[in-house]
Amino acid sequence: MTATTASHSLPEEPLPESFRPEVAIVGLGYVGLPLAMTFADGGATVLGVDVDPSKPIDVREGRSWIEDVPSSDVAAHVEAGRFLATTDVSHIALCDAVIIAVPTPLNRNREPDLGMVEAATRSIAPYLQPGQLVVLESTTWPGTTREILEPLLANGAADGTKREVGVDFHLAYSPERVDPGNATWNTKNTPKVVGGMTDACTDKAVALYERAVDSVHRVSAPEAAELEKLFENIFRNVNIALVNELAMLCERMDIDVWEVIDAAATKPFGFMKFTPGPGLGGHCIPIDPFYLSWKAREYDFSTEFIELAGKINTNMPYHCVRLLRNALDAHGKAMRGARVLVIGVAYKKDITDYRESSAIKILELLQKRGVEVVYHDPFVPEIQAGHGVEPPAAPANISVELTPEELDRADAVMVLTDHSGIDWQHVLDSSPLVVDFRNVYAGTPRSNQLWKL
Ligand code: SAJ
Repeated sequence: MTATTASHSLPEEPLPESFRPEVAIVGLGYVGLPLAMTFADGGATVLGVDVDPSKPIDVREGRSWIEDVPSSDVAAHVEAGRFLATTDVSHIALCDAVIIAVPTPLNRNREPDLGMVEAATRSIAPYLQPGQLVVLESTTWPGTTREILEPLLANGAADGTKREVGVDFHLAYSPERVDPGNATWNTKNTPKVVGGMTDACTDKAVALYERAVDSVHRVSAPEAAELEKLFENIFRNVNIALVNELAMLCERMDIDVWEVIDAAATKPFGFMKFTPGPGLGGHCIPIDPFYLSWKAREYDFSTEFIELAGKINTNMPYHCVRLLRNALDAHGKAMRGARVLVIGVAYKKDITDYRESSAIKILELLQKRGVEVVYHDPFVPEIQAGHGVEPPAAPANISVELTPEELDRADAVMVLTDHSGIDWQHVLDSSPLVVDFRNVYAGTPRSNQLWKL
């Protein structure tokens, strides 16, 4: 048994009497842990709160579970008495502010699932202290802070007394803008938008974040902050759909879409480059827009752009399978019985995350069409179930080595994620047929051996 597993069964160590946290962060995931480090870097004493009993142990032992957070940072802040974690939510009573950063997935009907936000809010309500500030960071529909969190906190006092927001406690919304793996933009240097239920709430939230991040942008209400976050990601989703639609048109017109986009990108103003691909992956871009379209229906409003973009982006895996079929056909091969090597299952380059990845959908579609699929992804040794992922049937759920034999055995290679560390020329030299969906062969013209989106 590993040390961590062994200590799972041990009762959680009590917080030291000397530990006086100022900020509690509920949810220590890819948002919460970097946020805790950023506040601790700013000199605040931070208490992490999580339902996972291994988190308090990992923290005490100076271990990070988030790729962007070095364990040495965790260890240093624990050593300095600036960071500990607990599963006991009652300790938030010690803090001046509580930040909630728990997941907001979509349910099977693609509707917002605020279950974890509500559970976190209910859990802290009995321990809320006079004057304390609560901030929600989880991505959600406009109105969540006012319609869901405010009533739970106002009516959640242990003694049943009603609390008034802006007087007895403060409440605000500030969207997370964490981009996992981004070496340039991090929690500290990415501007933070903040909107409170009252001006006093906004003032408190601005003062809180100014202790940790470089710049804070205040808006007049939580709804403006909730909506701007969705708008940021809908902007990406819609523009990616636009270039995906352009790619499908260019195929019919026999025009190289990559050449067209590169040419458009020479315009130094009024244009922003997006690139087509096998579809949309990740836990933000494909999901966030549906928080708005769901809420908009309450106002008898149909968000046409979001629906259309969703249709186009959702169709891309099917378009890629059709393109592969045409390429195999040009080589006298049928889909059924063909062996196809997929390179890259992570939803974008140089990360390990394959949640909502189009590549997983493509593997499923290929297996349904009788294709013998194998995949290689240096960042994903095994595709495991969870987070809505259905792994392909074994042994296709295990990454294979990119050997000359593996490449030669394949009737076709599909490039679905443009990881940096792959020798793409070696792949092209060793494979009878490559279908490139990420323009890794930008300098090489299309041919019967090299097909492109
Ligand atoms: N994609 C395309 N074409 C593009 C850009 C992306 O097909 O031109 C695909 C990617 O391959 C991926 C999906 O879209 O499958 C999402 O890619 P992304 O680059 O948007 O990366 P994410 O999902 O990690 O988005 C995050 C978001 N961050 C937050 O929500 C806090 C997003 O707001 C950021 O703009 C984005 O990172 C970023 O810029 O890296």
